[in-house]
Amino acid sequence: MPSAPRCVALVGPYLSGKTTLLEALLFASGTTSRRGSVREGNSVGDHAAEARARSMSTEINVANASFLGDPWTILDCPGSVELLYEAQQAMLVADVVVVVCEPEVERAITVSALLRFLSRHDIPHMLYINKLDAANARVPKPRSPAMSIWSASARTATGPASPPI
Ligand SMILES: Nc1nc2c(ncn2[C@@H]2O[C@H](COP(=O)(O)OP(=O)(O)OP(=O)(O)O)[C@@H](O)[C@H]2O)c(=O)[nH]1
Ligand SMILES: [Mg+2]
Repeated sequence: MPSAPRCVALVGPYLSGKTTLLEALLFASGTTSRRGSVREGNSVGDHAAEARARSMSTEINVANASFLGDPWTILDCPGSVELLYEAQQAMLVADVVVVVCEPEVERAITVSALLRFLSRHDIPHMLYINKLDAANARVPKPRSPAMSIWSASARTATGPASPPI
């Protein structure tokens, strides 16, 4: 009997790369045959006219994919603070939440409110450190300032892990 789809929500600060990650997940799972780009305006997500015009997500992008035989529903949430309530609704129904963040310590604080919300509601979640292709980007070390900010917000020890891809 087929299982009910699992639900993953992609949340994170404005422009951290959630819709780009959605595009990568759809391509990697074989759901799409080509990987579109937000910058070029040909991504699966953000296809609404307003999203295209503003180059930002203006509503939740919903997509379905199958991975290792399991059906998944992916909720790619807007990062704009004006649309925070959309991300909160998605987090409350998700089986797991991926917090898409950036490695710079100045940006670490921007995920604190999301991490506190996830801890308060006991929602399983992980941080996905994006934009590591930038020239000076490094995965923050354990007990680095960025990791300390995330650990304090999540109220649990936070450390890096590299899953095999
Ligand atoms: N260099 C680099 N740029 C990225 C990466 N991921 C996303 N971007 C760029 O970051 C910008 C924002 O990407 P989006 O995927 O729209 O970000 P988002 O988090 O969905 O944005 P909102 O939903 O509006 O909060 C775009 O110009 C992307 O091309 C990455 O891994 N590396
Ligand atoms: Mg987006």
